Amino acid sequence: MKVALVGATGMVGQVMLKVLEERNFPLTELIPVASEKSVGKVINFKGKEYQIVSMQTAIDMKPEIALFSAGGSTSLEFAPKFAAVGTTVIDNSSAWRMEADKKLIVPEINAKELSKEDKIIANPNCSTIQLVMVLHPLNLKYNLKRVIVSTYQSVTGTGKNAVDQLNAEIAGNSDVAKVYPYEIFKNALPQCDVFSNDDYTKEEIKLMTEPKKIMGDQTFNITATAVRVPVQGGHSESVNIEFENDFDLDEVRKILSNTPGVIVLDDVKNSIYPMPLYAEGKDEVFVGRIRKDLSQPKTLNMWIVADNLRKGAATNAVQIAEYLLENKLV
Ligand code: 11C
Repeated sequence: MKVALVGATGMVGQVMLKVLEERNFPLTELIPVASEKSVGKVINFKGKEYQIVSMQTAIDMKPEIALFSAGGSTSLEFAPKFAAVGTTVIDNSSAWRMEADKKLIVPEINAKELSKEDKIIANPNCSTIQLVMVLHPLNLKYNLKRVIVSTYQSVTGTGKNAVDQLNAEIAGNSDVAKVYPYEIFKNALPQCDVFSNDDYTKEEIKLMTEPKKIMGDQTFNITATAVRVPVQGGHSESVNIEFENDFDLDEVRKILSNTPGVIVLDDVKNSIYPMPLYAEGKDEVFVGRIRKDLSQPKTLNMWIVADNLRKGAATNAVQIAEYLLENKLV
């Protein structure tokens, strides 16, 4: 099993390497790919050294799987070239997610949609993944009517330059190149990514569209506000969920506790609830502050946290690869 890792030196690429190693993914050959300036450099994986190669060299090696985390334009140009030589691409960018003929996969929810014919598979946005991991099991039982989500997103979602900006500002160094339009330290920016249609950001639009496709349910309404905060360990989400059917709080907790990949941390008497500091480096999605919305019936409030580089990106992509292998789809 030859696996190419496109974007091997980026933040998500580096976590993908870690996750592949931790999960003992059965690859026989790693093909790290990065920008021209990194070609020839060496990457260590499982105690072995691998040289970073160019995109064309990787395509010529015809890997069975290519994990892509190199941005939308790279993916648009090169994913079809890998697919043309028979490689199955699992792409972490937003380039293909909403294309009608491309699958958008969270393995716990809709991996069954995958077939051998899917040569470009989309990995959802990080804030979407942690949201649907919780929404989906509740939707099956109580039927979603409306979701209102507000996010508190880690700077790691923007990339290494954003982490550098935050750390420089913490250190009192104002010389650093600014990735955000304002300081991020001691601040909260109600803008993740650029503004798009109707004054929503692209991040908000992803949150409002991707869940419906993943869950295969267009019948509920969803609205989002995405906020960048000076945090590094993960994304947090305050979620208000109105159902068609009434629910019992204990049953909600039981459903979520029994959902693979979800951990309920909800003991307010002891101030137990999910936080990025706790979620960082973990693969699960954490949910807490589960309570009735007292302002209207059949409605819940909750707080969802996950490491956006793990389940929100690298882990989900590797889980897709594992599913393909286990089901002989590559
Ligand atoms: C953020 N969610 O935190 C973004 C990063 O479409 O995969 C990932 C963007 C994407 O800014």
